[in-house]
Amino acid sequence: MAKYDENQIQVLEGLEAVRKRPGMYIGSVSERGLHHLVYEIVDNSVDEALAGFCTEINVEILPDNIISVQDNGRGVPLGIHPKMHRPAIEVVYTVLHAGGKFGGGGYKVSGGLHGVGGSVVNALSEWMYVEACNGDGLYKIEFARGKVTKELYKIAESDKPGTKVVFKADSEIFETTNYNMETLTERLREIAFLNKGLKITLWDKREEGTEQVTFHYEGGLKSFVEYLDKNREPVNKDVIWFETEQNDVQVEIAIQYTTSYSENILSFVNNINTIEGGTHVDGFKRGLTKAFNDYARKFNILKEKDQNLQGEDIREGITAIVSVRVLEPQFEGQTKTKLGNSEVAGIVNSAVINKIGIFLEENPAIAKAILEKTMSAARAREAARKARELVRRKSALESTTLPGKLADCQEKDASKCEIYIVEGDSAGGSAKQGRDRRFQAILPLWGKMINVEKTRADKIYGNEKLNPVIVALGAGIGNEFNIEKLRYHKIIMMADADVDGAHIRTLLLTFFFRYMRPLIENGMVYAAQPPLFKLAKKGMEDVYCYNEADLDVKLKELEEKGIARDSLNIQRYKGLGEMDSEQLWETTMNPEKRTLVRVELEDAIKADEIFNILMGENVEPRREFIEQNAKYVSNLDI
Ligand code: 28F
Repeated sequence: MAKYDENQIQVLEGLEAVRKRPGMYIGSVSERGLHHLVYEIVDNSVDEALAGFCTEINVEILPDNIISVQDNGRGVPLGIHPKMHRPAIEVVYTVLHAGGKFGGGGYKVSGGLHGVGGSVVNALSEWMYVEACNGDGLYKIEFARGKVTKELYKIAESDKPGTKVVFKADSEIFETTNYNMETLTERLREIAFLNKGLKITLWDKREEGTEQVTFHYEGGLKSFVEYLDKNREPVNKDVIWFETEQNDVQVEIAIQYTTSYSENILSFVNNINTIEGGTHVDGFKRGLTKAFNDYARKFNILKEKDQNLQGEDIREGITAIVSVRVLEPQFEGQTKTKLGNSEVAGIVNSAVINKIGIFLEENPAIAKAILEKTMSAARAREAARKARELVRRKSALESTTLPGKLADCQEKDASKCEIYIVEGDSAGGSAKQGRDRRFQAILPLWGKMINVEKTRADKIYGNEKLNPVIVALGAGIGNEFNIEKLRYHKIIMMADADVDGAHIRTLLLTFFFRYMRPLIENGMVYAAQPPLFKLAKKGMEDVYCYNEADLDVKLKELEEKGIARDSLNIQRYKGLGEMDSEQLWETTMNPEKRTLVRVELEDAIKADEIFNILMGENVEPRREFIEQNAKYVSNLDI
């Protein structure tokens, strides 16, 4: 760098801080954190689109997992930054809290780390370069681990404004630098839905025969709802859509009702997926309930003496997306994905009452269809309440008996207890023998559980397949779920690594997602990882492998110790039942040795979507899904 003043020192300290504690800036250095690097750069282009200057973003995964992102915005400014006395392009990509999103500068709201994205990605990359054109000449600046290695220089004549960033994530920082095409596809599709008209292309150029996807939705959230409901039967033929702005808060909402029983509400703040909801969702729900009750009373569908329709009945079968843009969002919650700004609730609430009220009055037939569904949901809930009362009274009479199949643990402090939900009686038997009964409980599930997608809450209680799970966990379901009453703080699904096992995991995950969501939000649900292979040889300790890659690694290690592959007996496990209780304990249940995969909320949302395809009403999408995924069906692991 030319001159070394307090600004340069601040830059170096900033980058040092990022490399020391990357998790503070991008959440983690796992695969998830790696993908955040791409989202931070893309968000810079999206901000340029929000400002009205960028219409296309091209993302490429190049060989050796190098990422290239290009936009056709105005180009990062090349002029000298007034305060930093360096080219703005260098400032935007080296100074934390740089860019127009903080303090002065052109942008109003930003989706990413509020403008620190570029410099964080730079600090966490082995190398990165940025090319920009403001309309007169194409310039380039190069970096390594955040520090300038080649000052800004002209590389070509050009009159096409725009910015291109190419970087290689630092393998010293990240657990993996291998990008997952589907992960990027999901998020870029979501961004395209959230920014109507923006065209986003993603190319995977790591292998020959590259794969390219393009997302471009003029319909924005309308297209998003149609995409989410592509496997459901709509009740209202057109998606209900509106957008408003009040006090610098922009609100865009799309709603569709379907014949499904689930409630499917996605919410976003400045393009960030607020998985934990927040004031925008609360305002939406309150407004929706008021709008429907006002309409039902006004047109005498609800009689004077009738009590109000309940929110959960009105939301049965709803798919809705609530997207707001807020200047200074306050994020709360465990994963900082809950909106805290109180003023937003009122703004969304009044917008919904107003706009839905008008829609219902202008579309009486649709209003009637939705209300009929709501009323039948109310009756079903009433029936469920009575069924619950009955079950409670019955079990109260027989004292709260735990399910016969449950082998409980001795420990009474739930935070130290874990319950294995095991598929089938044989595996259940070995698990009961192999476990550590002080803190491990076993609940075998016999055969296939019911398909919760086709069943309304009223049948969940009575069902003999799910009831043992509900009673064993002890915390109730749905609105009555009370995490304080939970009897185990680790719920571990242990099923075979085959399609049946994946089916049971999907059923359980969807059940937890629909009726015990706090379990997943608090990271209490896990999938056990039984071994796939056992390598045996006389005089040698058994070696276990957990997937194909692990098998290769272990075989190579044994090779190095002079144990040839063909001298080994390689057994592929088809099911848990093939292991005796000692092996099951050693490989899958012993906390010192086992691997558990914690279920993240995103996995559950994915399971919910897959579940809806696999178990929903329509056969066609199921066939399509299985055909598409047949090639991976061995690890159709949720
Ligand atoms: C592939 C990544 O980073 N695109 C970007 C711009 C455009 C401007 C900008 C960026 C405002 C003053 C700080 C241009 N002209 N893609 C990108 N495109 N940053 S990043 O300005 C940065 C801030 O300096 C831009 C007029 N206003 C803003």
